[in-house]
Amino acid sequence: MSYEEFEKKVEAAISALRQTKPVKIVLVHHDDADGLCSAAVTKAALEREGYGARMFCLEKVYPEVVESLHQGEGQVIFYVDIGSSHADFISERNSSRNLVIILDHHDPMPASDPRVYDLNLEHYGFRGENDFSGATCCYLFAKALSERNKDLSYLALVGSCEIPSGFIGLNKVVLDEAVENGVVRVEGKKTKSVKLGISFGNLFSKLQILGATGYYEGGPELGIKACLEGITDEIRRKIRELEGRRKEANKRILARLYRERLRETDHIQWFDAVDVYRGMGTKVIGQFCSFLSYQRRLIKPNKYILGVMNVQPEVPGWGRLEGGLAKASVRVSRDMKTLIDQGKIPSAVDLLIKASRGFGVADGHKYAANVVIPVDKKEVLIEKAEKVATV
Ligand SMILES: [Mn+2]
Repeated sequence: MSYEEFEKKVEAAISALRQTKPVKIVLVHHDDADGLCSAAVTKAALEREGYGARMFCLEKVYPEVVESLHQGEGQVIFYVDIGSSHADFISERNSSRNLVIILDHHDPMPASDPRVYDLNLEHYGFRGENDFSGATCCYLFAKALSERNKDLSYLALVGSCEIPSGFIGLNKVVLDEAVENGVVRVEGKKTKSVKLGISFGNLFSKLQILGATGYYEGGPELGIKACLEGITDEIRRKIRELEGRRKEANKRILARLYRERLRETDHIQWFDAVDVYRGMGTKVIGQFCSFLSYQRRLIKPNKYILGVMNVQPEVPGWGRLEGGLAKASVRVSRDMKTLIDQGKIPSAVDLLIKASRGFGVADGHKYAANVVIPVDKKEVLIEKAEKVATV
C-alpha cells in the first residue's frame, strides 16, 4: 500500500461527498490539541466548499453516542482524530445509511461498510505514532479537496506536536512545503504560523487546556476558533481561568496523596480523585498521572500508576449517558518503559484492555492508556489489572 493508493481512496471519498445531496454534515472530533486542529482544518475546508458542519466534540467513542448518531439517514459524518479504532463498530451501526469519512491516526480496526471511508494513513504503510497526526490526515484530505487549503498546513503541524519524534515522515514533507509556501517560518528552535504569529508549541499547549479542561464549557469551540483566528483576549482570559482551576484541583489531590499515599497492590499504585475534577474534561486525570510519574518521592518506579475519576454523565451537544461512569488512566515510570519495550511486562494499553474486558472501553498506547468503566467497577478493575500484571 502506498501514498498513491491513499490519494485514490481520498478521491473516491470526495466524489461520494460531492454526490450526496442535500448535505447535512456532522463533524465528530477528539478533545485534545490534535483533535481541535483536525476539526479546524476540516471545518474550514468544508466551509470553503460551501458546506456547513455541526461540530461535535467527543472525549471518547461512547457506543451509545455512535449508535444514536448513525440511526439517522443520508447524513455525512466525519470522524477526525478519533474513530479508526472503532471503525468496525461504526460500520456495523452505520450499515450504509450515511456516508462516513474517518481522518485519523490511531490504530485502525477494519471497516466492513463500503460507505465508511477510513482514510487513516496507517492503512497505507505510514505510522500514526511517528509519521503523521490526525490533523496531518485532515490536512491531506483538505488539500485534495482544493489546493487553496494549503494555507492550513500549519494546523497539521501544530496537531503533530503530540508526536514525540518531531516532524518526520509525512510531517516532514508537510513542513518543508509549508516553509516553501511561506505559511510557516522557522525561527531558531521555534516554528511559527506566519498568519497567527504564534509558535506551534505555544498554540499546542493552549489548545490542550481549552479542549481537555474546558470540555464542558465551550473550550473546544474556542480552541477551533483559536486555530483559525489566533488567541483573542476572550480566549486568553478563558485559558487563564481554566488553568487556575485545574492547578487548584491538582494541588488538592497532591496534598492528599502526600498525606495518605497511593493505595497499592503488588504491581499497581492507585488513587481515586472522585469528584475533585468536577466540571473539567476527563483528560485531566491522565495529565495528572503523567505529572505523578516524575514525582519520585511519591511513586514507586516499579508499579503502574493508575488514577481514577468520576465522569460527568453529560456529553455536550448530545445528552446524558446512561449509568454512572468513571475513567481510569495509566502511566508508567521511565524504568517500566524499558521493561515494556523488552516485552517483560504488559504495556499500559494491554493492561487496561485485558483488565476491563466485558465492562470497559479502553484505548491508548504502550506507556499511556485509559478506560471508561461503570462507576461501581473501580475495585474490580484494580483487582483484574493486578491479575493481568502478574505474569
Ligand atoms: Mn491525535
